[in-house]
Amino acid sequence: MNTESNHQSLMQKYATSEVMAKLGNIKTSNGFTVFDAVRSGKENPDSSVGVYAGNEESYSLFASLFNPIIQEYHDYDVAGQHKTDLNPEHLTADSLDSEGRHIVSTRIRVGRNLKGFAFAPAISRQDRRLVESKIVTALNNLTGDLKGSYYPLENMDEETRVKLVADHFLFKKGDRFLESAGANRDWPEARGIFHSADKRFLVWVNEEDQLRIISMQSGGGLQEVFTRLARAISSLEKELAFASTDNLGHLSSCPTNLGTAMRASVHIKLPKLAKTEDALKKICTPLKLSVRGIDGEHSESKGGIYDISNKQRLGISEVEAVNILARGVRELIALEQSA
Ligand code: ADP
Ligand code: CIR
Repeated sequence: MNTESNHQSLMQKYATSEVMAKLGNIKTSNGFTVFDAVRSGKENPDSSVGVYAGNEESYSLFASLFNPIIQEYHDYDVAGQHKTDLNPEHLTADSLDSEGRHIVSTRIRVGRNLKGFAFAPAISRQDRRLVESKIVTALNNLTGDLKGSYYPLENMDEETRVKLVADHFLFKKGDRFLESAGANRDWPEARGIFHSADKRFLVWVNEEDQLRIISMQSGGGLQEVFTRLARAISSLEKELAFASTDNLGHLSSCPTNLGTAMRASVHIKLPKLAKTEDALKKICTPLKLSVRGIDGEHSESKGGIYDISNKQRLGISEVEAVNILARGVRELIALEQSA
Protein backbone atom coordinates (compact mmCIF):
# COMPACT_ATOMS: atom_id res chain seq x y z
CA MET A 1 0.00 0.00 0.00
CA ASN A 2 1.30 3.44 -0.86
CA THR A 3 0.74 5.80 2.05
CA GLU A 4 3.36 8.37 1.09
CA SER A 5 2.06 11.92 1.14
CA ASN A 6 3.25 12.50 -2.44
CA HIS A 7 1.24 9.49 -3.68
CA GLN A 8 -1.23 10.33 -6.44
CA SER A 9 -3.98 7.99 -7.56
CA LEU A 10 -5.13 7.96 -11.18
CA MET A 11 -8.34 9.59 -9.93
CA GLN A 12 -6.37 12.48 -8.40
CA LYS A 13 -4.47 12.86 -11.65
CA TYR A 14 -7.46 12.90 -13.98
CA ALA A 15 -10.47 14.14 -11.92
CA THR A 16 -9.39 17.73 -12.50
CA SER A 17 -11.72 20.60 -11.56
CA GLU A 18 -12.45 21.07 -15.30
CA VAL A 19 -13.47 17.43 -15.76
CA MET A 20 -15.56 17.42 -12.58
CA ALA A 21 -17.31 20.66 -13.59
CA LYS A 22 -18.05 19.28 -17.06
CA LEU A 23 -19.49 16.01 -15.71
CA GLY A 24 -20.99 17.33 -12.47
CA ASN A 25 -24.59 17.64 -13.67
CA ILE A 26 -24.78 14.30 -15.47
CA LYS A 27 -26.55 11.25 -13.99
CA THR A 28 -26.74 7.73 -15.40
CA SER A 29 -30.23 6.20 -15.71
CA ASN A 30 -29.87 4.73 -12.20
CA GLY A 31 -28.81 8.08 -10.70
CA PHE A 32 -25.05 7.37 -10.46
CA THR A 33 -22.92 10.54 -10.66
CA VAL A 34 -19.27 11.38 -11.18
CA PHE A 35 -19.10 12.20 -7.44
CA ASP A 36 -20.14 8.61 -6.71
CA ALA A 37 -17.45 7.42 -9.15
CA VAL A 38 -14.61 9.23 -7.35
CA ARG A 39 -15.80 8.74 -3.75
CA SER A 40 -13.56 5.74 -3.02
CA GLY A 41 -10.41 7.56 -4.13
CA LYS A 42 -11.39 10.71 -2.19
CA GLU A 43 -12.03 8.75 1.02
CA ASN A 44 -8.94 6.54 0.56
CA PRO A 45 -6.02 8.75 -0.48
CA ASP A 46 -3.73 5.70 -0.71
CA SER A 47 -5.84 4.29 -3.60
CA SER A 48 -3.87 3.43 -6.69
CA VAL A 49 -6.81 4.00 -9.04
CA GLY A 50 -9.63 5.46 -6.94
CA VAL A 51 -12.65 5.30 -9.28
CA TYR A 52 -15.51 2.84 -9.77
CA ALA A 53 -18.29 2.61 -12.39
CA GLY A 54 -21.93 2.25 -11.30
CA ASN A 55 -23.09 0.62 -14.52
CA GLU A 56 -22.24 0.21 -18.20
CA GLU A 57 -23.38 3.77 -18.98
CA SER A 58 -20.82 5.24 -16.54
CA TYR A 59 -18.04 4.36 -18.99
CA SER A 60 -19.65 6.40 -21.81
CA LEU A 61 -21.23 9.29 -19.87
CA PHE A 62 -18.11 9.84 -17.74
CA ALA A 63 -15.66 8.98 -20.51
CA SER A 64 -13.60 12.13 -19.97
CA LEU A 65 -12.76 10.81 -16.48
CA PHE A 66 -12.59 7.05 -17.20
CA ASN A 67 -10.87 7.05 -20.61
CA PRO A 68 -7.52 8.58 -19.57
CA ILE A 69 -7.46 6.30 -16.51
CA ILE A 70 -8.16 3.23 -18.65
CA GLN A 71 -5.60 4.38 -21.20
CA GLU A 72 -2.84 4.83 -18.62
CA TYR A 73 -3.54 1.69 -16.55
CA HIS A 74 -3.81 -0.69 -19.52
CA ASP A 75 -1.55 1.19 -21.94
CA TYR A 76 -4.43 0.89 -24.42
CA ASP A 77 -6.09 3.29 -26.84
CA VAL A 78 -9.78 3.26 -25.87
CA ALA A 79 -10.74 3.76 -29.54
CA GLY A 80 -9.26 0.31 -30.24
CA GLN A 81 -10.91 -3.11 -30.55
CA HIS A 82 -10.45 -5.46 -27.64
CA LYS A 83 -9.63 -9.06 -28.63
CA THR A 84 -10.33 -12.39 -27.00
CA ASP A 85 -8.54 -15.75 -27.16
CA LEU A 86 -9.36 -18.42 -24.62
CA ASN A 87 -7.87 -21.30 -26.60
CA PRO A 88 -5.45 -23.18 -24.28
CA GLU A 89 -3.61 -24.57 -27.32
CA HIS A 90 -2.30 -21.05 -27.99
CA LEU A 91 -0.51 -20.86 -24.62
CA THR A 92 3.27 -20.98 -24.52
CA ALA A 93 3.12 -21.76 -20.81
CA ASP A 94 3.72 -25.31 -19.70
CA SER A 95 5.57 -26.02 -16.55
CA LEU A 96 6.81 -22.80 -14.94
CA ASP A 97 8.71 -24.34 -12.05
CA SER A 98 9.17 -28.03 -12.75
CA GLU A 99 11.31 -28.59 -9.65
CA GLY A 100 8.65 -26.96 -7.45
CA ARG A 101 11.15 -24.72 -5.71
CA HIS A 102 9.42 -21.35 -6.08
CA ILE A 103 5.75 -21.49 -7.06
CA VAL A 104 3.37 -22.36 -4.23
CA SER A 105 0.14 -22.06 -6.21
CA THR A 106 -1.41 -20.73 -9.40
CA ARG A 107 -4.76 -18.94 -9.82
CA ILE A 108 -6.54 -17.30 -12.72
CA ARG A 109 -9.75 -15.32 -12.31
CA VAL A 110 -11.98 -13.26 -14.53
CA GLY A 111 -14.59 -10.70 -13.51
CA ARG A 112 -18.04 -10.67 -15.14
CA ASN A 113 -21.30 -8.73 -14.72
CA LEU A 114 -24.72 -9.51 -16.18
CA LYS A 115 -25.85 -7.39 -19.10
CA GLY A 116 -28.59 -4.94 -18.12
CA PHE A 117 -27.88 -4.80 -14.38
CA ALA A 118 -26.06 -2.06 -12.43
CA PHE A 119 -22.63 -2.92 -11.01
CA ALA A 120 -21.96 -3.42 -7.28
CA PRO A 121 -21.60 0.30 -6.39
CA ALA A 122 -25.11 1.09 -7.68
CA ILE A 123 -27.18 -2.09 -7.85
CA SER A 124 -30.45 -2.18 -5.90
CA ARG A 125 -31.03 -4.70 -3.14
CA GLN A 126 -33.75 -6.38 -5.19
CA ASP A 127 -31.64 -6.63 -8.36
CA ARG A 128 -28.65 -7.98 -6.41
CA ARG A 129 -30.88 -10.82 -5.23
CA LEU A 130 -32.15 -11.44 -8.76
CA VAL A 131 -28.58 -11.51 -10.11
CA GLU A 132 -27.62 -14.03 -7.41
CA SER A 133 -30.50 -16.30 -8.37
CA LYS A 134 -29.70 -16.16 -12.11
CA ILE A 135 -26.05 -16.95 -11.44
CA VAL A 136 -26.77 -19.81 -9.03
CA THR A 137 -29.20 -21.37 -11.52
CA ALA A 138 -26.46 -21.32 -14.18
CA LEU A 139 -23.82 -22.67 -11.77
CA ASN A 140 -26.08 -25.55 -10.72
CA ASN A 141 -26.14 -26.75 -14.34
CA LEU A 142 -22.35 -27.24 -14.50
CA THR A 143 -21.17 -30.82 -14.82
CA GLY A 144 -18.06 -32.98 -14.38
CA ASP A 145 -15.17 -31.41 -12.46
CA LEU A 146 -16.97 -28.03 -12.54
CA LYS A 147 -19.95 -29.39 -10.60
CA GLY A 148 -20.22 -27.91 -7.12
CA SER A 149 -22.38 -26.23 -4.49
CA TYR A 150 -23.28 -22.65 -3.66
CA TYR A 151 -22.66 -21.42 -0.12
CA PRO A 152 -24.45 -18.13 0.66
CA LEU A 153 -22.54 -15.88 3.06
CA GLU A 154 -25.72 -15.31 5.07
CA ASN A 155 -25.85 -18.98 6.11
CA MET A 156 -22.13 -19.47 6.64
CA ASP A 157 -20.77 -19.94 10.17
CA GLU A 158 -17.91 -17.62 11.13
CA GLU A 159 -15.37 -20.45 11.52
CA THR A 160 -16.01 -21.70 7.97
CA ARG A 161 -15.85 -18.18 6.54
CA VAL A 162 -12.56 -17.36 8.28
CA LYS A 163 -11.00 -20.62 7.08
CA LEU A 164 -12.12 -20.08 3.46
CA VAL A 165 -10.55 -16.59 3.51
CA ALA A 166 -7.33 -17.79 5.16
CA ASP A 167 -7.00 -20.61 2.61
CA HIS A 168 -7.28 -18.00 -0.22
CA PHE A 169 -10.61 -19.29 -1.51
CA LEU A 170 -13.03 -16.55 -0.37
CA PHE A 171 -13.04 -12.74 -0.54
CA LYS A 172 -12.48 -10.73 2.63
CA LYS A 173 -15.27 -8.64 4.05
CA GLY A 174 -15.14 -4.93 4.71
CA ASP A 175 -12.65 -3.80 2.06
CA ARG A 176 -12.59 -0.01 2.73
CA PHE A 177 -12.13 0.85 -0.97
CA LEU A 178 -15.31 -1.05 -1.88
CA GLU A 179 -17.10 0.25 1.22
CA SER A 180 -16.53 3.85 0.09
CA ALA A 181 -17.65 2.92 -3.43
CA GLY A 182 -20.99 1.70 -2.04
CA ALA A 183 -20.28 -1.88 -3.14
CA ASN A 184 -20.73 -3.36 0.36
CA ARG A 185 -24.34 -2.17 0.91
CA ASP A 186 -26.65 -4.77 2.57
CA TRP A 187 -23.66 -7.03 3.33
CA PRO A 188 -23.75 -10.07 3.46
CA GLU A 189 -27.07 -10.36 1.63
CA ALA A 190 -26.97 -12.08 -1.78
CA ARG A 191 -23.21 -12.70 -1.60
CA GLY A 192 -21.69 -16.14 -1.62
CA ILE A 193 -19.24 -18.63 -3.03
CA PHE A 194 -19.74 -21.61 -5.32
CA HIS A 195 -17.02 -24.23 -5.43
CA SER A 196 -16.30 -27.70 -6.74
CA ALA A 197 -15.53 -30.45 -4.24
CA ASP A 198 -11.75 -30.09 -4.77
CA LYS A 199 -11.94 -26.24 -4.66
CA ARG A 200 -10.06 -25.95 -7.96
CA PHE A 201 -13.04 -24.23 -9.54
CA LEU A 202 -14.75 -21.41 -7.66
CA VAL A 203 -17.12 -18.52 -8.34
CA TRP A 204 -17.55 -15.50 -6.08
CA VAL A 205 -21.04 -14.00 -6.30
CA ASN A 206 -21.82 -10.29 -5.82
CA GLU A 207 -18.56 -9.08 -4.37
CA GLU A 208 -16.73 -6.33 -6.35
CA ASP A 209 -18.23 -7.85 -9.49
CA GLN A 210 -21.31 -10.02 -9.84
CA LEU A 211 -19.09 -12.96 -10.78
CA ARG A 212 -15.45 -13.69 -10.20
CA ILE A 213 -14.84 -16.98 -12.01
CA ILE A 214 -11.74 -18.64 -10.55
CA SER A 215 -9.55 -21.63 -11.34
CA MET A 216 -6.69 -22.47 -8.97
CA GLN A 217 -4.48 -25.25 -7.70
CA SER A 218 -1.20 -25.92 -5.88
CA GLY A 219 2.03 -25.69 -7.86
CA GLY A 220 2.85 -24.04 -11.20
CA GLY A 221 0.39 -25.78 -13.55
CA LEU A 222 -0.66 -22.69 -15.49
CA GLN A 223 -1.86 -24.67 -18.52
CA GLU A 224 -4.17 -26.86 -16.44
CA VAL A 225 -5.53 -23.86 -14.52
CA PHE A 226 -6.20 -21.91 -17.74
CA THR A 227 -7.81 -24.88 -19.51
CA ARG A 228 -10.25 -25.41 -16.63
CA LEU A 229 -11.13 -21.70 -16.54
CA ALA A 230 -11.68 -21.52 -20.31
CA ARG A 231 -14.07 -24.48 -20.10
CA ALA A 232 -15.98 -22.89 -17.24
CA ILE A 233 -16.32 -19.54 -19.03
CA SER A 234 -17.56 -21.23 -22.17
CA SER A 235 -20.19 -23.24 -20.21
CA LEU A 236 -21.41 -20.17 -18.29
CA GLU A 237 -21.59 -18.03 -21.46
CA LYS A 238 -24.21 -20.46 -22.78
CA GLU A 239 -26.51 -19.55 -19.88
CA LEU A 240 -25.66 -15.96 -18.92
CA ALA A 241 -25.25 -12.78 -21.00
CA PHE A 242 -22.30 -10.72 -19.76
CA ALA A 243 -21.90 -6.93 -20.09
CA SER A 244 -19.29 -6.00 -22.71
CA THR A 245 -18.49 -3.52 -25.48
CA ASP A 246 -16.25 -3.91 -28.55
CA ASN A 247 -13.63 -1.43 -27.38
CA LEU A 248 -13.64 -2.14 -23.62
CA GLY A 249 -14.31 -5.89 -23.67
CA HIS A 250 -15.92 -7.21 -20.49
CA LEU A 251 -17.18 -4.46 -18.21
CA SER A 252 -16.45 -4.38 -14.50
CA SER A 253 -16.98 -1.94 -11.65
CA CYS A 254 -13.23 -1.18 -11.45
CA PRO A 255 -11.56 0.10 -14.64
CA THR A 256 -8.55 -2.14 -13.97
CA ASN A 257 -10.80 -5.13 -14.64
CA LEU A 258 -12.00 -4.38 -18.17
CA GLY A 259 -11.25 -6.37 -21.33
CA THR A 260 -10.24 -9.87 -20.37
CA ALA A 261 -10.98 -8.89 -16.73
CA MET A 262 -8.38 -11.57 -16.13
CA ARG A 263 -5.79 -11.69 -13.38
CA ALA A 264 -3.44 -14.67 -13.69
CA SER A 265 -1.24 -15.01 -10.62
CA VAL A 266 1.27 -17.16 -8.86
CA HIS A 267 2.11 -17.24 -5.18
CA ILE A 268 5.88 -17.36 -5.39
CA LYS A 269 8.94 -17.50 -3.12
CA LEU A 270 11.83 -15.34 -4.33
CA PRO A 271 13.86 -14.75 -1.15
CA LYS A 272 16.82 -13.06 -2.83
CA LEU A 273 14.91 -10.79 -5.24
CA ALA A 274 12.24 -9.94 -2.68
CA LYS A 275 14.51 -8.58 0.06
CA THR A 276 11.99 -5.72 0.07
CA GLU A 277 8.67 -5.35 -1.73
CA ASP A 278 9.94 -2.19 -3.42
CA ALA A 279 12.95 -4.06 -4.85
CA LEU A 280 10.63 -6.75 -6.25
CA LYS A 281 8.26 -4.14 -7.71
CA LYS A 282 11.17 -2.46 -9.52
CA ILE A 283 12.01 -5.73 -11.25
CA CYS A 284 8.35 -6.53 -12.01
CA THR A 285 7.28 -3.18 -13.53
CA PRO A 286 9.16 -3.57 -16.87
CA LEU A 287 7.93 -7.18 -17.01
CA LYS A 288 4.34 -5.76 -16.91
CA LEU A 289 3.67 -7.62 -13.68
CA SER A 290 1.94 -6.45 -10.48
CA VAL A 291 3.05 -7.43 -6.98
CA ARG A 292 0.55 -8.07 -4.18
CA GLY A 293 0.87 -9.56 -0.70
CA ILE A 294 -0.16 -13.08 0.28
CA ASP A 295 -3.79 -12.22 1.13
CA GLY A 296 -4.51 -10.36 -2.09
CA GLU A 297 -4.79 -6.72 -2.93
CA HIS A 298 -3.63 -4.25 -0.28
CA SER A 299 -2.16 -7.03 1.91
CA GLU A 300 1.37 -7.77 3.14
CA SER A 301 3.69 -10.64 2.21
CA LYS A 302 4.06 -13.46 4.74
CA GLY A 303 6.93 -15.93 4.75
CA GLY A 304 8.51 -14.11 1.79
CA ILE A 305 5.68 -15.24 -0.50
CA TYR A 306 4.33 -12.70 -3.02
CA ASP A 307 1.41 -12.70 -5.43
CA ILE A 308 2.70 -11.84 -8.93
CA SER A 309 0.19 -11.25 -11.75
CA ASN A 310 -0.34 -9.62 -15.15
CA LYS A 311 -1.08 -5.90 -14.76
CA GLN A 312 -2.74 -5.24 -18.11
CA ARG A 313 -6.14 -6.83 -18.74
CA LEU A 314 -7.54 -4.80 -21.67
CA GLY A 315 -6.20 -4.68 -25.25
CA ILE A 316 -4.51 -8.07 -24.91
CA SER A 317 -6.18 -11.47 -25.19
CA GLU A 318 -6.53 -13.93 -22.31
CA VAL A 319 -3.79 -16.09 -23.84
CA GLU A 320 -1.49 -13.07 -24.04
CA ALA A 321 -2.22 -12.13 -20.41
CA VAL A 322 -1.20 -15.61 -19.29
CA ASN A 323 1.85 -15.64 -21.58
CA ILE A 324 2.98 -12.30 -20.05
CA LEU A 325 2.77 -13.89 -16.61
CA ALA A 326 4.61 -17.02 -17.79
CA ARG A 327 7.43 -15.07 -19.45
CA GLY A 328 7.83 -12.79 -16.45
CA VAL A 329 7.81 -15.60 -13.91
CA ARG A 330 10.42 -17.58 -15.87
CA GLU A 331 12.57 -14.45 -15.90
CA LEU A 332 12.09 -13.89 -12.15
CA ILE A 333 13.03 -17.49 -11.36
CA ALA A 334 16.15 -17.23 -13.57
CA LEU A 335 17.15 -13.97 -11.84
CA GLU A 336 16.55 -15.48 -8.39
CA GLN A 337 18.66 -18.53 -9.21
CA SER A 338 21.54 -16.44 -10.49
CA ALA A 339 21.39 -13.84 -7.68
P1 ADP B 1 -8.61 -10.79 -7.09
O1 ADP B 1 -7.53 -11.68 -7.52
O2 ADP B 1 -9.92 -11.43 -7.28
O3 ADP B 1 -8.47 -9.44 -7.70
P2 ADP B 1 -7.37 -10.50 -4.46
O4 ADP B 1 -6.09 -9.92 -4.96
O5 ADP B 1 -7.97 -9.85 -3.26
O6 ADP B 1 -8.53 -10.49 -5.53
O7 ADP B 1 -7.11 -12.03 -4.18
C1 ADP B 1 -8.16 -12.85 -3.75
C2 ADP B 1 -7.67 -14.07 -3.04
O8 ADP B 1 -7.02 -14.91 -3.96
C3 ADP B 1 -6.66 -13.77 -1.92
O9 ADP B 1 -6.94 -14.62 -0.82
C4 ADP B 1 -5.36 -14.17 -2.54
O10 ADP B 1 -4.39 -14.58 -1.60
C5 ADP B 1 -5.79 -15.33 -3.41
N1 ADP B 1 -4.83 -15.61 -4.47
C6 ADP B 1 -4.43 -14.81 -5.47
N2 ADP B 1 -3.53 -15.41 -6.25
C7 ADP B 1 -3.31 -16.63 -5.71
C8 ADP B 1 -2.49 -17.74 -6.06
N3 ADP B 1 -1.69 -17.72 -7.12
N4 ADP B 1 -2.55 -18.84 -5.27
C9 ADP B 1 -3.38 -18.89 -4.20
N5 ADP B 1 -4.17 -17.89 -3.83
C10 ADP B 1 -4.16 -16.77 -4.57
C1 CIR C 1 -7.42 1.31 -5.49
O1 CIR C 1 -7.64 2.27 -6.22
O2 CIR C 1 -6.36 1.10 -4.91
C2 CIR C 1 -8.56 0.32 -5.29
N1 CIR C 1 -9.78 0.91 -5.72
C3 CIR C 1 -8.29 -0.93 -6.09
C4 CIR C 1 -7.76 -0.70 -7.48
C5 CIR C 1 -7.68 -1.95 -8.32
N2 CIR C 1 -6.51 -2.67 -8.30
C6 CIR C 1 -5.35 -2.46 -8.98
O3 CIR C 1 -4.74 -1.43 -9.01
N3 CIR C 1 -4.89 -3.48 -9.63
